[in-house]
Amino acid sequence: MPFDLDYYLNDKKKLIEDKLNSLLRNPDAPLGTLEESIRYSALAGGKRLRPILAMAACEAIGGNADKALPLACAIEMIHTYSLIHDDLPSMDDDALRRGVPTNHIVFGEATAILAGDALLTDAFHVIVTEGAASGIGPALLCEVLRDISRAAGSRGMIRGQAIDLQIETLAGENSGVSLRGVELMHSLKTGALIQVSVTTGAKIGGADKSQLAQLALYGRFIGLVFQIVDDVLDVVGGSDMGKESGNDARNEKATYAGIAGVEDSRNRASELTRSAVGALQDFGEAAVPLKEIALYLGGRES
Ligand code: GRG
Repeated sequence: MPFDLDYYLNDKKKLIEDKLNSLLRNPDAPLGTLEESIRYSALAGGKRLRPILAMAACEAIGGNADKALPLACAIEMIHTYSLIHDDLPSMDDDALRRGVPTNHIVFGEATAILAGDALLTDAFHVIVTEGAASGIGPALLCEVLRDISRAAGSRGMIRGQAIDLQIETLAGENSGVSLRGVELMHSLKTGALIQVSVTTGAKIGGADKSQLAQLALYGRFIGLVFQIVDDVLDVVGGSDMGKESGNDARNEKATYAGIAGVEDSRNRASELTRSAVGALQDFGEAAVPLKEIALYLGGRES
């Protein structure tokens, strides 16, 4: 039977959302504003790309994706925190996210900051408690804790965000920023968490060194594809972006599309998509979902 990507994505999305729903319920406290605010953003939809990648990478190695589910959800919690904080008035000052008003618009800035802080911190609690409960041994748990905290922190996502802010302050609208500079910023700001989603899933699936190296490359390529396509969509407007388009230009962001233009950006995204698919060549049928996800990311319109 031919592989049905929509079916695959929806099936995984349901598992992830059910698990997130139970992870984000605090049985010891009634539903207060903080919990409401956390659940508002974390359960507001979204593509669930990062957790799906973690599960698909686990399957590509022949592992059971259920074992990767708790850590996949923890990564989605980190991603959701980054969105809440990125939307704050002192950052991107966005009013719309995942098709609904941003967290601070609904709950106020102080609660939105706390919701983000809680999601980030609780993610590590989930990794340790739920990871152990799903049968991941202590050595591997320590290893993925190291990987994920590095990808999310000042050597990964936060560093990318800091570079982005610096570029804005120093250079203004796209002037004086090289494509290499933008790629470096993207590879940290968005790419690091996407890449670690893939490698975490692969490690839980039991990847050997060479499999891990190939999948790390795959993760790196699709991380860039994702961001370049996102930049293009911000210029041309996606059909259902769930956020305002044209934001990057308004906020004088240095973007791939802003520097290279839409056409060259699309070409670069296609080239990187081919490289991502190439990195999967030794994995056979088990990596079909990863391959189809790469092709989807390269051609997505929202
Ligand atoms: C911690 C303040 C702070 C920032 C970290 C990653 C990041 C930097 C901020 C996230 C905001 C952002 C717009 C990043 C660019 C990448 C991007 C388009 C993220 C949105 O990810 P999707 O499209 O979102 O996967 P969904 O809603 O589908 O999960």
